[in-house]
Amino acid sequence: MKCLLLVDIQNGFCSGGNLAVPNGEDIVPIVNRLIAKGRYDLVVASKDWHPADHGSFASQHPGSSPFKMGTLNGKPQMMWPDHCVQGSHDAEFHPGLNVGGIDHVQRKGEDPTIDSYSAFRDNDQSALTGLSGYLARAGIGSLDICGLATDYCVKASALDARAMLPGVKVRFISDASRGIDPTDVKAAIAEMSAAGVGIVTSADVLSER
Ligand code: VGL
Ligand code: ZN
Repeated sequence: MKCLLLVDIQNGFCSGGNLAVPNGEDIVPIVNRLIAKGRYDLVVASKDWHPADHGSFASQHPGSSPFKMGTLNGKPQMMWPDHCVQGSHDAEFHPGLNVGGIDHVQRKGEDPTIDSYSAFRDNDQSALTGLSGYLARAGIGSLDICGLATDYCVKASALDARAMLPGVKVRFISDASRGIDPTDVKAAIAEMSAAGVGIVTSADVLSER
């Protein structure tokens, strides 16, 4: 049972979005090729889904500004522009994404008091989204991961997949992902690799069987 996890391919992380990742939308045609024709048995997509007063937003912290480090509940937290607010255009999937190929959507980041980069659990690793149970019940043997942004939500999801889905082969599809900061992307790939995540390209995946 092969599963593909698409992380946060939302307007907010594409050009024109509130937290645009450089060239984020370039992954959309690549992702559409990956989900075409039943290459995967199961395709899951996460959505960053914040309430308007989410504590990761700089707007909630007087004197702060986006992309500065701040604190949330006493812990270091990057301050973000308001993004992916529940029900907004920013939170919708990119219009070019073949949403008909998605079997299950996992929302995350709904608790205003903590951020949730990973599709599996909040950043303090306490509250689960339910995705690990869903995938375990589905009986997946492999999980390929791609999306936005490599240095935040994709990395966190891949590391949690390794930690929370024992026995599942996890891979990161590099060209079907984009990151915020090039130096952080390099470090993220090294960290994923060290944690046992395979690093592949869409060409590798498309050439399989
Ligand atoms: C993300 C920062 C804040 C992501 C989400 O999807 O990588 N990054 N919220
Ligand atoms: Zn977010």
